[in-house]
Amino acid sequence: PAVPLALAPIRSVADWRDAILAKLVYALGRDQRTASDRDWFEALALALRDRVVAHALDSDNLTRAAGHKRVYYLSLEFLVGRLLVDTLTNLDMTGLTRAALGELGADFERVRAAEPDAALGNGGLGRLAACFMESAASLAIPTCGYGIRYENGLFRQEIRNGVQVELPEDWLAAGNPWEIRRPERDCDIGFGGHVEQVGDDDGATRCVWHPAELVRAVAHDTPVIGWRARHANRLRLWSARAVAPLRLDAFNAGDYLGAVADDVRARSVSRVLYPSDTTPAGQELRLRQEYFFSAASLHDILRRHLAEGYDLSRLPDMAAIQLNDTHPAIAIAEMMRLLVDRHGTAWNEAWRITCGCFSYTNHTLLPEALETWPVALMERLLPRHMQIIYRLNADHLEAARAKGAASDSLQASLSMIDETQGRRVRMGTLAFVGSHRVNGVSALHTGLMRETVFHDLHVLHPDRITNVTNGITFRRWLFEANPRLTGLLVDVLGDAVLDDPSVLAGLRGLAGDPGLRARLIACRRANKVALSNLVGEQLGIGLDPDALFDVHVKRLHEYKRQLLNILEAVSLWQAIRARPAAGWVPRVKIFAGKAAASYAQARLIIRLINDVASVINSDPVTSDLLKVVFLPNFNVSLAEIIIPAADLSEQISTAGMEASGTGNMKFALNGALTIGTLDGANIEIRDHVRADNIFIFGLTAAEVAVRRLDGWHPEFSIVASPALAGAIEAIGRGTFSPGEDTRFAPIVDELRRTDRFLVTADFDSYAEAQRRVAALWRDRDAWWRAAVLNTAGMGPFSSDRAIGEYAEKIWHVTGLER
Ligand code: 26Y
Repeated sequence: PAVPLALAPIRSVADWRDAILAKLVYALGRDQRTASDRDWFEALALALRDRVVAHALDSDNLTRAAGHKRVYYLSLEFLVGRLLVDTLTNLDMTGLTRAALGELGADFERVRAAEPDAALGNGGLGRLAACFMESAASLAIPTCGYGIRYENGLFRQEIRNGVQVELPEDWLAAGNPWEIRRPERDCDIGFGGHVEQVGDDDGATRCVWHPAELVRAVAHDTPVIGWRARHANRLRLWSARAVAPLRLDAFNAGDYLGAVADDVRARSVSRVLYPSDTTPAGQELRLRQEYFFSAASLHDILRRHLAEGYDLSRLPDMAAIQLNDTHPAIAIAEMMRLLVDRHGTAWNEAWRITCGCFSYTNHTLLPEALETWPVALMERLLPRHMQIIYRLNADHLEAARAKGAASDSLQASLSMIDETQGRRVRMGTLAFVGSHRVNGVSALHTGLMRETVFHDLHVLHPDRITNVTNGITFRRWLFEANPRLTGLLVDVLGDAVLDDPSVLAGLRGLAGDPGLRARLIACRRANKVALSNLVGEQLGIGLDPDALFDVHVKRLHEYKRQLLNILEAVSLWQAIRARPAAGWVPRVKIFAGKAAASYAQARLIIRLINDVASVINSDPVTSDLLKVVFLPNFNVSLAEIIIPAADLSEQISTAGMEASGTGNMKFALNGALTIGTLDGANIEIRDHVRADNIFIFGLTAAEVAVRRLDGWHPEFSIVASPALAGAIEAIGRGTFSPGEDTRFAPIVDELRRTDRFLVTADFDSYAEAQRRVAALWRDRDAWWRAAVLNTAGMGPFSSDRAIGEYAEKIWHVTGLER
């Protein structure tokens, strides 16, 4: 029987104060009078962890007792950010904690800021995984997230003289109070070596793999509590170390480095998030990371299943395994290996079990992001898996032939092995074939999956691809990031809005209400003052909180077209200088985002934004009308400050290239209006906020495809647009790089010669949309009406809705009933 373990709720400030103080003294050994903000953070986190862990154990017991199916979310990235306020919100202990810390002489806001961001992800895909973990807990769906406990997460970005500098982010330096070591869950993961053939055919019978090397996977659990503490799950992150970390004989002989060399090598597997994949060594390390965490996680899943007394044939009834992109796709071959080689399952039965458990989410169709691994590397690192993939591929191609896909070209396109550029394993094909469902992340993206990259596979398996449009957790992105707006929504719509996102639609009837509008304006202004203060402190730039805050924050990538935005800013600056008294709307253009260290063009765009900012910001003619700001080190915590202060949200990717976007949802939820292309989830956002309340411009995905087929000549667009020509010309002649007019030549050349992302094609349409933005801004009533209708329409973009769809259509699992 399930044992209820949850601690009794804290009833008084004094009780909670004493619980925190006890942690400070007895767990940390600190004195109240000299405790730092970090000490208080740690004491508070430990006191909270007690409560969350009790919930997690309780949830686990209930799950086991009910024989309830579990979800396993395998992701190489979890971009969690801070956990303190998230935990307090979901336990409803924020007010109590403010009071308790106050009595202890600590300041809540400073304690909150003492927590480092867990930046175990790059961007959208990693943040989606974090939102999904929170929603799964909120819906009481028993879920375990599996990933890597990177010692150094995403780099810290500094801007020096306009240039991005990457520094290691040492988020674990002072320890991590949220996590709990689970030594009994550790396991050893093999690499290399050879395969002993036990059966006599082509890999479909039992084999024994003798790895040349073992790396120990060390388990760390972080409990994840759901909204109103309904349920708690865990995030299990693996770190790597050697099985025998110290060679004592070598150490005693004075070879201190040699004594730990194995350990250093093993630990490199969990050292950093995505090492550069531009060198062969870096590539191999990433494949090692992928196999390391996939294998450790599958080992853990099968162990739990067997320990609970189930037969392996029942695995698909008890476990849904979601692959977050192809990064963990090797888990499909590993599952086959464990079933066939270790547990003696017959090949076809093993395949039934595997396909029944796995499903795969695709997050991008960009060719450079579709993973393939050289066959030679796979054979060396994972010889048994390569055999299994060959055999799976033979079965898959045979089945395709039987369905009529027999031509050489079809067979080549369907194959798991790409023969066109050396022999490489297509991880997307492996993931597709080994999954019962494959999903895209917005309606447009899912359609493009069916039409382009996965077309032939889709014809073979027409029911497999399905759409689940992304979502965001409203707890973090509304309640925590924007308490002012949340308070207002509760006043107007009642407490129900906290539990049911569809209640937001009730705002539609109030869109013209002057009282509501006045309160919204006050709330936005306060958020803008807070952001202005931050910009003042960090950059010494004074912002006018009454200007239009026009915000473009996300990873730096050419397809996301920060370049289009900065070109328009240059052209606007030129126009204002030409006619300073023409009644311009004062604007602040805010940028933030990191570029991959090896991505030269993206780094150069960061430099251009910073160089343009320094020239524009020091121009006395335009200084009241236009400012450009690049905030360094964009991360989850900075996003929580920037987004609630935005008036305008820039979502301007080349149509067909942004799979979904999730930043677009965060802004619109907080009442910013979107300027965007018909790309990713922007299309669905338009449908829900209604076309009058969003600024759509530019080529559609279909038109982009036609332009590309027809051959694309940017010079025609440049000649046709004096504004665009003027902006490019200014950059090219060194206006923003005095004394070095070639600094931005790679950008100018790209625009004039190839323009792969159709910046010039969309420029005029974008500039025209920006004029519509300015016109609406002048009509204060109309602007705020549109803002209300944005928030009102965003209910469907809750990650609770997304997780509900996964649960129903893909995982076949429900929430746990109490
Ligand atoms: C394999 C390696 C090069 C790689 C590493 C990270 C490839 C892709 C990624 C990350 C991709 C990513 O973050 N994609 C984004 O996923 C979001 C969540 O679905 C989408 O909203 C967003 O449009 C998409 O770019």
